[in-house]
Amino acid sequence: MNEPQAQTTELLTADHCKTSGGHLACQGCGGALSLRMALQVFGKECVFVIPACCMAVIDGPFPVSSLGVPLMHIAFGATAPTASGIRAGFAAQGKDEILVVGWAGDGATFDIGLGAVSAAADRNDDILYVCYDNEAYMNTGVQQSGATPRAAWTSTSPRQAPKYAAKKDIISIMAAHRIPYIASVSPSHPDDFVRKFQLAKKIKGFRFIHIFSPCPPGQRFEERNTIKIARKAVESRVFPLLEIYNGKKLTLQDIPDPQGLEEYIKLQRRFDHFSTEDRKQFESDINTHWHELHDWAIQSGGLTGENGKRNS
Ligand SMILES: Cc1ncc(C[n+]2csc(CCOP(=O)(O)OP(=O)(O)O)c2C)c(N)n1
Ligand SMILES: [Mg+2]
Repeated sequence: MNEPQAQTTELLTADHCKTSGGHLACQGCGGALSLRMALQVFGKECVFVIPACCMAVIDGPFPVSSLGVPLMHIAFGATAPTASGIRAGFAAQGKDEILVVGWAGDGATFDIGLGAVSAAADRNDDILYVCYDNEAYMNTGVQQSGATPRAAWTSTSPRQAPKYAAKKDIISIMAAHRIPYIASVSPSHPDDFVRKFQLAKKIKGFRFIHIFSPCPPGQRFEERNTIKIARKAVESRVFPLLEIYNGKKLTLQDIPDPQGLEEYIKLQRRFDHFSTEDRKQFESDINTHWHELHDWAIQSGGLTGENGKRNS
């Protein structure tokens, strides 16, 4: 593993936004780790909106919130309009420098709040919307969401009744809104993560960041494997690292020689029941998505990096 860039190390060990009273995440929570990293990029001048999800538990109840910045808990599907309203309130007061962040799970984003996310994107509201994606409704007992991969185990898609469709392509859905900035990040690639959050903080208009967020209890793996799984997801093309500007130019971190898919599957018991056919279909879903992005990146002159290791 390469050493992280000095700037990332400095930023992630800085004093500001250290969690005050600890947080309530499960061990190995990729979402909590990502939240901490993002908070350190944002600094104190930001307001969070968090809907019903694991993070609404993790951040801790008032008055001992672990975020260290103002935070509003909101109903499941209402993250984007609430963030838009807060931003409009600040704008009316001339407080343009305050960043308003919606931080929601995949259930809230891919499914239940999708219409509201779409409307805010359509208005190009000046907010940063972040979806931490653990590929199911984890907080309520691991129910299938639009982000769940085809045939993966959840409590509502057991082996006997597998999920029919591939993971919903949220990146393309958001790209179709032609918003100024979209990025995908993984906590296994902190330099890339920090750079994209820094950029998203500066850009005006609707920005969308998609975080790959491993979940030990829900995806059924050992806590110590969170970063390993996140890294394998990138290196095997399961989770492409990309940026899209104005719905047009796509930059993709290239993975010419994908590796680790077998181990990625093996490490997570949600895939234990996979038949040869399931395994093939899973790989085919990943490749279909990858090649669509890859073609687009080539067309828009945005193929970068090599084999997902550049930002280790
Ligand atoms: C309208 C509505 N439906 C259902 C719920 C129950 N609920 C609360 S959190 C949650 C799961 C959230 O899933 P996701 O957004 O993926 O976040 P995660 O829990 O995985 O972090 C559900 C179903 C609710 N609070 N409101
Ligand atoms: Mg989820």
